[in-house]
Amino acid sequence: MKVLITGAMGQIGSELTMKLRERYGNDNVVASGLRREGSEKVLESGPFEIVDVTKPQQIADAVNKHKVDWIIHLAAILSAVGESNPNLAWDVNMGGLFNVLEVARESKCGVFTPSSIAAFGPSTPKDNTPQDTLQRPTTMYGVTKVAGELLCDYYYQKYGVDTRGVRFPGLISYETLPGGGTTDYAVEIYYKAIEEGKYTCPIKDGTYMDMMYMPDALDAIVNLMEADPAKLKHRNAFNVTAMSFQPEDIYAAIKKHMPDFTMDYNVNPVLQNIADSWPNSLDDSAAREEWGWNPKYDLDAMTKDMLEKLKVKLG
Ligand code: NAD
Ligand code: AKB
Repeated sequence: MKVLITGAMGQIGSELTMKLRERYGNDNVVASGLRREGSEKVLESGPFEIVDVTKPQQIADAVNKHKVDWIIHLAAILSAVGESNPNLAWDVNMGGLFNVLEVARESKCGVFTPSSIAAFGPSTPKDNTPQDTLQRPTTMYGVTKVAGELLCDYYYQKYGVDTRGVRFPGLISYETLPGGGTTDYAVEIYYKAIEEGKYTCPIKDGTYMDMMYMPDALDAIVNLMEADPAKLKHRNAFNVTAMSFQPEDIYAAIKKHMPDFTMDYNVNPVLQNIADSWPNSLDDSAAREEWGWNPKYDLDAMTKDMLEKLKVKLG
């Protein structure tokens, strides 16, 4: 199995690259990004190529040079940055995905690419959001995510490209900071708890969003990529979730370990507007039934591990 990862220096890619190198061998996992900078571990442990996904020839050159079987396409502009620069979000998210799918069609590779809870909108049922439901998002990021799901299904149905994806919720991790999303507060709060003992939350209490700890997210990618295609009724993209919480819940979970920790609010209207348009909680039963999705971390288990790991990292 030879894999090319686009956007490999981001929050997911920097950890996924290392996990896949352990699983498939260092030389079989090619990391790529806009520049040769970021995680030292990624740069030192295996091949790296400069690939700007808006430039189709750079994707094709990397795929042909390394005889790639699967492209894991992670390069993207996330929700908050996307709202401040919608043109860039469209160019990178739609143009990049189209280029990746075209190269995959020509070179006969599979494509895994994540969608997001952002693919839903205010008219979607908010609680226990079904796998197949209304998707009318109100952010440019969300628009590109729904269109991306449809485009991936199109390439599967029309050209037989093996496309697969999940709708990730907010991902929480300690290795690489998130790239400018609405759920970033749920990472930042752990850093601030350790660095300053206090946190000012940009999201209103009472705002529920789905979340997941990075080890579960990496398992989701590997398990779906390796799933028996005959069992997949859906492809792009599966609802997956591990927990749903509001700011007060994550604050209380941290406070169990750090009794002096305090939190106040300074709500960011742009982020709040996006968060209000997303589901409170997803129904991920299709992923459980079709490829055995089963997350390991809830809020308390994640909080314990995040605080332990960050205390070591931040000294
Ligand atoms: P990230 O922002 O951390 O990383 C994205 C990477 O893409 C960055 O390293 C950036 O430099 C790179 N990039 C930007 N423009 C590029 C271009 N033109 N060519 C090549 N690289 C480019 O994002 P992430 O959190 O790792 O997300 C990866 C994927 O997962 C995205 O599709 C995102 O929408 C999706 N997702 C992430 C989350 C989350 O909470 N992290 C949740 C849902 C879905
Ligand atoms: C964001 O907040 O933009 C991402 C996501 C949920 O897609 N974390």
